Amino acid sequence: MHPEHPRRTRRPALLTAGLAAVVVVALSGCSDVVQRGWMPGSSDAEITDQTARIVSLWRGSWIAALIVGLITWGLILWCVAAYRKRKSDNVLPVQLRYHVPLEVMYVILPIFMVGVLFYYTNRDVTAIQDTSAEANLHVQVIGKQWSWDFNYLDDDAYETGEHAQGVGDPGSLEDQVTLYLPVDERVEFTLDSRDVIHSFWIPSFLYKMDMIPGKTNTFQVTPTEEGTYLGKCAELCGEYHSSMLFNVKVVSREEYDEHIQDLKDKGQEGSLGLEYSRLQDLHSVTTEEEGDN
Ligand SMILES: [Cu+2]
Repeated sequence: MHPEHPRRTRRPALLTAGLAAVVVVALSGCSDVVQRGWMPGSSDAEITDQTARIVSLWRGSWIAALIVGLITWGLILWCVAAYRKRKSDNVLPVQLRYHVPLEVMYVILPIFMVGVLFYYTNRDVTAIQDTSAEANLHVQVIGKQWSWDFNYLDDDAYETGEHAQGVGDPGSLEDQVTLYLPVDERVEFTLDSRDVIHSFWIPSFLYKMDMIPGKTNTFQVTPTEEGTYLGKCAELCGEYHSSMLFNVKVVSREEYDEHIQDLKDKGQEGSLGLEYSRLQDLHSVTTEEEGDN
């Protein structure tokens, strides 16, 4: 004897509405940190002109994923409860059934969900990667195992970092090279690498971009909040990758100009090219040694 069909009820619709309400209430009661989706940075101010957009995309994607997740988990639990084995069941239920509308639904619905996520991601990534605006400042960043060089192209000065290579030295931040940026000015970064693939990442800016040998990547951003931020390499690039760190100081225009003057006073005028490759040095050392033998 087959079990009777369970009574058709409005339970799934009610369940969905209830779960959505829980998500909304939970989020509205949350602190700023939670509303920012635990993203790095500050909840008092936007650190760049792009952080609000990125947080909004991140938060929207999580809410969408949670709603889909809750509906899915809810339906699974509902099926387990509604179609559980009853005492009077002593034969297997029908094992194969076709329900064309249901099958059409579960093809169309995921396509729709991916479409929505794609639309918003594409909209925001296009805006973030737009480099058509005129930048106030051009900075070339060069990644190298395991530090950074910054060429301030408009100001004809450079900063060069040196990696602390002591064994077991995790690399202390105070010793790291510092990138200065004037606040509220649009900076265009050009990213290059001398050796292997690195990734230029300032977590508080909520953005990173790969630095690929032989290929120059570009992006623009306007830091909008003065402060000191951490920067790091986000692409595993060898033994000391984890200590390939730098500081970022977003300062007033005056402070920035002072820093550029300091660099020039130290003799760091001009810019460092891609020719100073550690790999080339290693190569020439090896060749010399071979020549000695
Ligand atoms: Cu690296």
